[in-house]
Amino acid sequence: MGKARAAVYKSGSEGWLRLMTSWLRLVSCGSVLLFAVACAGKSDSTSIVPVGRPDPRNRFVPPQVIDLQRNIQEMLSFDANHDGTVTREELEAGLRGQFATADKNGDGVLDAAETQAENDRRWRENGTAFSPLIDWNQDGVIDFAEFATTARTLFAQLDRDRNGTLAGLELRVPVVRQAPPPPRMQPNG
Ligand SMILES: [Ca+2]
Ligand SMILES: [Ca+2]
Ligand SMILES: [Ca+2]
Repeated sequence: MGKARAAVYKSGSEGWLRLMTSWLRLVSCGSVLLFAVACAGKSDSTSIVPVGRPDPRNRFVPPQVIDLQRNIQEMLSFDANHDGTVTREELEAGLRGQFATADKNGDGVLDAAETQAENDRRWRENGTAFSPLIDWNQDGVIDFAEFATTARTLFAQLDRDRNGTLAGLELRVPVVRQAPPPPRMQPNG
């Protein structure tokens, strides 16, 4: 059994949950694209709901779209020079900074207490959508590779042309087009 595979087995249910979440994210991204493409062909009678803004009519926004929006916002938080694109260098530099902040004693890894503190911070910031740190190789600490894996995976998923930069449509949240509600039946006197 390979090292990586062994780590997955040893990590137990939490590891499987993580894997499932990754796959679901992939599937979600694909679904959103299909959804956006399918909706793009609809007639002008459809209306557009900007995703993420409060919708006074309480219309349905697919959870995949909300996930995608959250992922894009997370990536945009690494746009250090505020040019609207995110390079892999910006991602790595941002992650290095975050890791250094979490590594209170500066020994290059996150021990149990530092990991707990970082997970608590993520929970406070993102609630149920937070991504917990996982000690994939079960060596008792979180190294930088383990710390960065979720964000790196997300970057790779969004970088559809694989040029090492997130830009343009890769950072565009699809709009949800929905048909107007059917006219109400008039009471007969
Ligand atoms: Ca940038
Ligand atoms: Ca440390
Ligand atoms: Ca580890």
